[in-house]
Amino acid sequence: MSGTAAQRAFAVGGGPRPTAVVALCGGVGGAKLADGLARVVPAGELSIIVNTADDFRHLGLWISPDIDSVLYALAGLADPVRGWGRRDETWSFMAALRQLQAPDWFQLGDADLALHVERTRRLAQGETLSEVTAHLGRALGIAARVLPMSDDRVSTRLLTDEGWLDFQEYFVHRQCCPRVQRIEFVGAAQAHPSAAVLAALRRDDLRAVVICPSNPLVSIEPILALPGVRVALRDRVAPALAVTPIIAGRAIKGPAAKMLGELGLEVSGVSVAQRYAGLIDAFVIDAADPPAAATPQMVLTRAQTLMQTPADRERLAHAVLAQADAMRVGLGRGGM
Ligand code: FO1
Repeated sequence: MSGTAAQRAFAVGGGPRPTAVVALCGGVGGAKLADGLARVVPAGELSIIVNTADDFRHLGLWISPDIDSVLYALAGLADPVRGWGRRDETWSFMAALRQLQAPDWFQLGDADLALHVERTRRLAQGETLSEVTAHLGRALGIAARVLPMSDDRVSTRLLTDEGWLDFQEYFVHRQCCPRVQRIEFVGAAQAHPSAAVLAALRRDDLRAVVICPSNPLVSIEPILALPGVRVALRDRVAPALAVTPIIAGRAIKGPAAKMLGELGLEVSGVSVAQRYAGLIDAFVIDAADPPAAATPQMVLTRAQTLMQTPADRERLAHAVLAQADAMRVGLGRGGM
């Protein structure tokens, strides 16, 4: 399939009833919509492709922060204030670590620690990250498939005014303070998307592909950088939509706005939409944003994108899927 739904109608009838939904996401912000989708998509029909380029080894443990955020969000265990880690967490491990004058810049809560220890143990036994994540999802009672983007190692690093920094060094240790000049996904060109990732995008019963409101630069683009993912996205049989992580020129959470600005890009939803040009059919900007110029490559649509409650997540998931369904039957209803 070529072109976008702005120019084409998706086929109705003929194939299997479209039920499968694929989401692409990073951590905190994206995980909220992934959770909304999990609430409205029938059990087993949702596949969530998660960025793993933030992953790193810390204190001997393998940490996969975005996978953790998605697992905790879908299991109802996420801390509602921090967004990362578990709710009702205790911090004895960190206190003991400090007493030993060990590195304490990356916070690992006592209950959260169990996840990293078990992931590291299984990886050391030879399981792939996909297998480990599938196990963790089952153990936490999650019906959706949480799919690491790859079982190969990909690492985001950033060229800043303080030199090259690994992602967590920049994000957590330096609290996103250095100015970003360039972003690289080391290993992406040699890495393979997991078989499950490609299979999910190639399903012939696909209802929609949803790019969650994650940071485009460091959460979604590592996934898109994997060989074969852009082609699979372009060849999909269902509409693809992305939801803005920027509302009124500000990131809902995290450094997306700061990074866009430092890279000389406009800080707006539409600027994010342009990064996905050719890959999506519609882009959802926030209902409160000022009118935006129409873009030739995609439909611009509006919804309430701020997700403060579980009901907000569900409402946005319904809105996104309704837009996808409308596009599939050739009723694309964009227009600002
Ligand atoms: N983010 C922080 O800002 N500070 C932390 O100490 C921190 C610890 C942490 C531990 C486990 C985990 O799964 C995530 C954690 N995060 C922390 C979040 C995470 O590093 C970032 O939000 C993502 O990498 C960006 O998506």
